[in-house]
Amino acid sequence: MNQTQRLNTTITSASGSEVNPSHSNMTDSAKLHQPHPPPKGERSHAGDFSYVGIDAILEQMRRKAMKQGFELNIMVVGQSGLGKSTLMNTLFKSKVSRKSAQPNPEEKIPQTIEIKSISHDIEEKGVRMKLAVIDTPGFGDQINNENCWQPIMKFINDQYEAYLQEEINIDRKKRIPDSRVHCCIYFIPPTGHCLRPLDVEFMRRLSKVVNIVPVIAKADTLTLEERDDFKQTIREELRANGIDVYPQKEFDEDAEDRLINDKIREMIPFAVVGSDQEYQVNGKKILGRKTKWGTIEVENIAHCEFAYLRDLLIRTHMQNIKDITGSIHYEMYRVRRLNESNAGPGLAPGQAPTLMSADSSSPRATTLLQRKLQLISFS
Ligand SMILES: Nc1nc2c(ncn2[C@@H]2O[C@H](COP(=O)(O)OP(=O)(O)O)[C@@H](O)[C@H]2O)c(=O)[nH]1
Ligand SMILES: [Mg+2]
Repeated sequence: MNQTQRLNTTITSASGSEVNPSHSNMTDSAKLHQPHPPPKGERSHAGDFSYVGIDAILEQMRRKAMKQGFELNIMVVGQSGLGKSTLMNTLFKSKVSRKSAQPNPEEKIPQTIEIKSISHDIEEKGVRMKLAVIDTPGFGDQINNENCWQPIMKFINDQYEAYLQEEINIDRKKRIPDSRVHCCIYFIPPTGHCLRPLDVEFMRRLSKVVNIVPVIAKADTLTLEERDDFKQTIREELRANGIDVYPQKEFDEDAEDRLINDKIREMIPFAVVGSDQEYQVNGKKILGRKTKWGTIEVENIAHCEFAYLRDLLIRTHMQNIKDITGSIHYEMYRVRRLNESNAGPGLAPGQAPTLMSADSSSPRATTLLQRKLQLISFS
């Protein structure tokens, strides 16, 4: 585990439910008089001259993280009608955001005709989070679906490019706006048979540039047995095709990580059901799908695996998903892109056209990039 990762892991736990409300409610004057309050339950170190106070960094980081808030950009991909928009509505309406400000409960993600990002601000226990959902129009809706992964790949690379351009700016912003796709949820139709060539092609290509989390859409249309068999088949097919979905085995940091992630890998793809309708069941309000036979509760793990997906994205792996985006996927893009620039302006555009955004593919922009890089390496 390198240092940055170690630091980031700590921020994750700070964003979790163990937020100590006594600090967030502290008045400014109280904060001034208590620069390093001992964490709850710990003894004060006054008079203990051997105590350096390194552990207080956690509190400093927690405060900084609380101030900055958290951002997560999730993309949803799959054929029209598989329930992408509904599932994202479910995510916003589920327990993640139930207590948060919902300006209009009837507000829905509209029918998607172009790649579109919608963001929601969520606040829980004083921790702010900006959750952006990038909804894509029906992927694979055409008769000929060859290369239909390209616009999505381009969108992802364009976000990396925008980040790179900000990063290499001489007077760059203190905090670079991050529109990079941290995670792509891929919706597999609930056929119960096997992956289609289109699914394999998409995940094979995209898993190299973004974290892919595959899900079986509309899992309520499968029996429990069919669901388990289908999950198993998909896992085998992913393995056979060398598709490494999130959480990737090679990025496990230690034995503890491996243990947790192995459990997730055994469950993937999550069989999900989405709904933005609330029903009353046993006196409790639940999100569900009402059928003639009963109500499917989307957040009930006995009914479907939506809760596992939500927990992975938000509660347990959010920081790791972002770390892998930054340190693996974006880094690969950055290195490739800068290598191209170093190889000379004439070479770059022809070599990897998909990596280029419109304005940076011109020789002028590339020279500019080189010059900026030289400046950075000298500073
Ligand atoms: N049976 C079932 N229907 C669903 C589920 N999720 C969404 N739907 C329905 O499928 C239709 C298409 O959903 P939508 O979210 O617009 O799909 P999108 O085109 O992928 O965004 C709507 O009528 C939804 O109510 C699900 O999990 N199970
Ligand atoms: Mg939609």
